[in-house]
Amino acid sequence: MNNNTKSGFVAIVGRPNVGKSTLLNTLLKEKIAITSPKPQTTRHRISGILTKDNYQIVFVDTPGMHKGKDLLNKRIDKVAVSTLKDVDSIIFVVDRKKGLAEEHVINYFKGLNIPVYLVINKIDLMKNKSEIDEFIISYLGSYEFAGVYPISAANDENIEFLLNDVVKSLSDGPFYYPVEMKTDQTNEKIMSEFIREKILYYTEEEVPHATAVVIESMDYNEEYKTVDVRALIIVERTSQKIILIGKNGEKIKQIGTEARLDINKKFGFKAHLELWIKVKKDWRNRPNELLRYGFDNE
Ligand SMILES: Nc1nc2c(ncn2[C@@H]2O[C@H](COP(=O)(O)OP(=O)(O)O)[C@@H](O)[C@H]2O)c(=O)[nH]1
Ligand SMILES: [Mg+2]
Repeated sequence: MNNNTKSGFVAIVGRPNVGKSTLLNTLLKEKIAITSPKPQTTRHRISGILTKDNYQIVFVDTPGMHKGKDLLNKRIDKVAVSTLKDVDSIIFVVDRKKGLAEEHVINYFKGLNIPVYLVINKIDLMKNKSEIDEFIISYLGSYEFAGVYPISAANDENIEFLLNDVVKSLSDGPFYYPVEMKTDQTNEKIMSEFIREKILYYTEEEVPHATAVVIESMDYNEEYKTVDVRALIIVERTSQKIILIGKNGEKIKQIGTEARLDINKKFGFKAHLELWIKVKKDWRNRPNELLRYGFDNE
């Protein structure tokens, strides 16, 4: 490490499903945040730390900002808004869809007095350059952005332009985290998120959002040289439990297999994953339950 280091916090914000978590993983070149085609995948604030010789950026992936009805969604929105108050700059991610949600988010920027980078994601889905240009123009009147970046987070396209400018907005100062640290999430949290990602993928409608995952224990097994991970999946109704189990237990088995492979890849060990499903009526509206599953009122 040298003495001329720069560092800072950068929030990644935008409507659910625009690709914020995908962008974070691409920036870090490692999967630390789960992604899914379904909205409201990210529930917690997740930091991803990018450290180079002379700079360190702490990216903060926020849960999508939206107007949710239940207590869980209200907490999520509060996390997103409070994050903006203590960062050095903001990456505002949008995709082809533009609506009230975008205006809602832009409103939060006013009065913050920090650079906001407008990222137009998923350009691989846009037909041609003029469609991209038109889309950019539609945003220019709404706020004075520090820069506009048409990118594809999934295909790692044009990310370096964004990164170069973000680095310029860092302040001189020491690193916040050790150089080898990539995220502030605990290993248990990462594992439970990998499991939740598969649940999001393999279930529909109300099940994904009625589900929480907690790692109950993690023990090294001398005999088999495995790490035995015991995870609890909480749902709201028995019908959701039945859906998760699937015919002959096939769905839960598939979820377990895929989560285990992700865990093995990320941590470099052989996991033995045990999944338990428990019904907890209406946990999303019960403050104590929310606390137990890690949704503190931060
Ligand atoms: N075609 C395309 N899809 C993308 C791109 N970036 C993200 N996605 C997809 O968009 C969906 C939502 O992504 P995610 O990162 O979970 O969005 P978030 O809710 O904003 O964090 C996922 O299915 C991603 O694979 C992109 O550049 N191109
Ligand atoms: Mg996300």
